[in-house]
Amino acid sequence: MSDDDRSEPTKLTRSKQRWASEGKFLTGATDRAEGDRLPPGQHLVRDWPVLDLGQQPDIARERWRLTIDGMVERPVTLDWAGFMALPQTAVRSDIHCVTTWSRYDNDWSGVATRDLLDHVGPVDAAAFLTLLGYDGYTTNVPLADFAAADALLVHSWQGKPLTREHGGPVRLVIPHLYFWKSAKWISRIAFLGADKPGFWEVNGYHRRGDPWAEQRYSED
Ligand SMILES: Nc1nc2c(c(=O)[nH]1)N[C@H]1C(S)=C(S)[C@@H](COP(=O)(O)O)O[C@H]1N2
Ligand SMILES: [Mo]
Repeated sequence: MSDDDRSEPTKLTRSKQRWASEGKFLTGATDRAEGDRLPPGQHLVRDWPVLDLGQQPDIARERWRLTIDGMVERPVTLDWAGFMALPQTAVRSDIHCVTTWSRYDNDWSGVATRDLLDHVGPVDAAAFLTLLGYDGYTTNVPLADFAAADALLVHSWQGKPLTREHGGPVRLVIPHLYFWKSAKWISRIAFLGADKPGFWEVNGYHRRGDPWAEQRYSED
């Protein structure tokens, strides 16, 4: 590495500067007033309900792999060590489930989706993602929502490893969308040029799922 290289911003810093200057990915999370914290039609719960397709795959950390492919410059399959070697981030956020419960102040830790994006380099034409779980679940999200500053691939909740019932070893958390977008037991992230409805979206759920706009069901 030359002195010139060292004095340059890191690749991550560069892409953050690029995102900021282009206003790219800024349509996702927004700052909200405290009075606007609970989305319309939601009620607060203290426990954390479990919802899935009735099958909770048992994936040990040693066996877990995450494949990231499609419209990216550097497709990759990460194992546990590779995932944990990425920058680690902690975020406190709220959960909003389309079945009307919300749960405040969840302390997550894992890898920020922005750091993952920097690792794989989406091509310019990439605009949507399909997220897949080890249980066969699929869901779709716009790249701009996936890239929200508080979206994480999490391995821990309240300081403890994420349990199997909640999607451990690793699940996605996108706090500003309904929780069905947050794939549990995540196994693959595919970058696409066009939107492709996932499991619930094919069954009538909204393509985007913004809780503050009550995007519960699709209109078409
Ligand atoms: N792999 C996978 N991810 C999933 C689901 C699923 O069935 N399989 N269900 C979704 C739905 S509908 C909800 S509400 C949340 C529930 O997460 P929880 O069980 O941790 O509360 O996970 C989402 N992610
Ligand atoms: Mo759900």
